[in-house]
Formats: sequence, C-alpha cells, structure tokens
Amino acid sequence: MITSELELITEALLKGQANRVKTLSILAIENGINPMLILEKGLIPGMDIIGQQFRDNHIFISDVLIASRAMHAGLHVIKPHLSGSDHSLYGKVLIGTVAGDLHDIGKNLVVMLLRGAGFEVIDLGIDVQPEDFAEAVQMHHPDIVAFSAMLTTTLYMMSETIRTLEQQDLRNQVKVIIGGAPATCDFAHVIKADGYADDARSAVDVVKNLVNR
Ligand code: B12
Repeated sequence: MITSELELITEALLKGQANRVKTLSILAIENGINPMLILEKGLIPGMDIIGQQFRDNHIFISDVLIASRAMHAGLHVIKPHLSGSDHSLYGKVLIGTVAGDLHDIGKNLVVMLLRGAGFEVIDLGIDVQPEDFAEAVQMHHPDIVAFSAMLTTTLYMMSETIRTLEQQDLRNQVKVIIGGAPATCDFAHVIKADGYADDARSAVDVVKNLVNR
C-alpha cells in the first residue's frame, strides 16, 4: 500500500506534475508515511531516473527543469516534517553551491536534514562566490562551512574558496566539508577539506563528528 503511494509520487515527478506531487506528498504525510521514506522512495528515485534520461539524451534540459520544480513541490511539503523546530542547536553550518553552479536540489536536502538534526543552517544559495563565503564566515562565525557542486567544471571553485578563506585568515576558524556528485573523498583530501559525504544522511553524520571533535 505504502509502496504504491510512493510509486505514484515518483510517477508524477517523472511527468513533471508539480501540483500532483504536492497533493500526493500531503496525502502520504496525512496517511502517516514517514517523510524520510517519501524522500528516499518517492522523490529521489524520480530525480535519479530523470538524471539517467538526461545523461542518455532522452530528455531535454527543459524537462529536467520541470521535473526539478516537481521535486521542489514535494520537498516543500515534507520539509516541516523533517526539520522539527523544537530541536536544540548543536552547531552552526554555513552552506552554499559554489560559484558558477546552479544546482541546488541536493544541497537543499542536506540543509533540510541538518536542520532536522538540530543544526542551525545558514544557506547562501547557489552560485556563491568565494568572497561571499568568506564574508558570511566573518559575519556568522559558523562551526562548519559546506560546499556543494554538481559540475566537474565547478569543483575547482571549492579549492578556490578554501584559498580565499586562507587568504583572509578564516580557514582555521572553521571546518570545511564538501559534497555533490563529482566530489569524492580523495578530492576532499587533495584540497584539504575536513570532510566529505556522498549523501545528505551521511552529511549529518560527518557534521556531527566534526562538531564533536
Ligand atoms: C536537476 C539537474 C539540473 C537542473 C538543476 C535544477 C536545480 N534547481 O538544482 C538544471 C536544469 C538547472 C541543470 C542545469 C545544468 N546541468 Co544539470 N543536472 C541535473 C540532474 C539531472 C540532477 C541533479 C540533482 O538534483 N540530483 C538529485 C540530488 C538529490 O542529488 P545530488 O545533487 O547529487 O545531491 C546529493 C549528494 O550529491 C549530496 N550532496 C549534494 N551537495 C552536497 C553538499 C555537501 C556539503 C554534502 C556533504 C553532500 C552534498 O547529498 C545530496 C542528497 O543526498 C543531474 C544528473 C544527475 N543524475 O545527477 C544533471 C547534471 C549534474 N547536470 C549536468 C550539466 C552538464 C548541466 C548543464 C551544464 C547543462 C547545460 N548544457 O546547460 C547546466 C549547468 C547549469 C549550471 N551552471 O549549474 C551534468 C554535469 C556533468 C558534469 N560531470 O559536470 C549532469 C551530471 C547531467 C549529465 N550526466 O550530463 N541541471
């Protein structure tokens, strides 16, 4: 029963039906389905298929945009249920998608789960210039700075941003973690980041470990 409800969400996302994804997600929540299950078994599988179809040139970028709008409609519904407001704050995380990169679905998931786990998260959004990260570090004094990138061509902006933090004597005040499809643990070592995670759930674990250290 639950499976079919989740499959309907995936199906609606694949068709780019934002309103239907929204309605089905509301229904699923009302029926007591765990929001994490809606995310992992309904919404993300849809985006995975869209990614595959885009890679294989079966759909156009406009189709991807329409599907990601539907994804956001679902995320909007489950967000309040993932991010409880009564959590105590464990630490402060500053996050953004690096300069030149407009992908934010994965980053937004990381934001949601971190907030759900009780962290204060300052989200700088997409296409964040190194100087803007640095300015935000000075302003907000986060424990962790998190970079997201989805393009191989924007990965190097992570090291650029770290360099900017170093130049402004801010690097030793924060831990840096990275993520996004082209990022790897090895790359994190190369650019001397403090942590890497390949999905939003493990991002929470990595942040918890670094804050506790
Ligand atoms: C949706 C999408 C878009 C949308 C973005 C909408 C949006 N608001 O984000 C639009 C249509 C705008 C887009 C544009 C482009 N895209 Co695009 N896009 C995708 C697509 C299909 C899905 C990405 C996604 O949202 N995945 C779902 C989320 C949940 O997964 P995720 O992002 O990986 O995030 C998870 C983890 O990586 C991790 N994570 C993410 N961030 C962080 C951060 C931290 C700190 C941590 C710890 C973890 C973490 O946790 C997340 C949740 O578990 C991918 C294909 C794919 N399969 O990934 C291509 C893809 C990323 N795009 C690609 C390309 C080429 C482009 C364009 C250049 C296309 C073009 N010719 O114009 C432009 C670039 C625009 C720009 N300057 O950024 C390529 C990149 C290839 C490469 N290796 O560089 C991909 C891989 C498609 C492909 N195979 O060709 N795209």
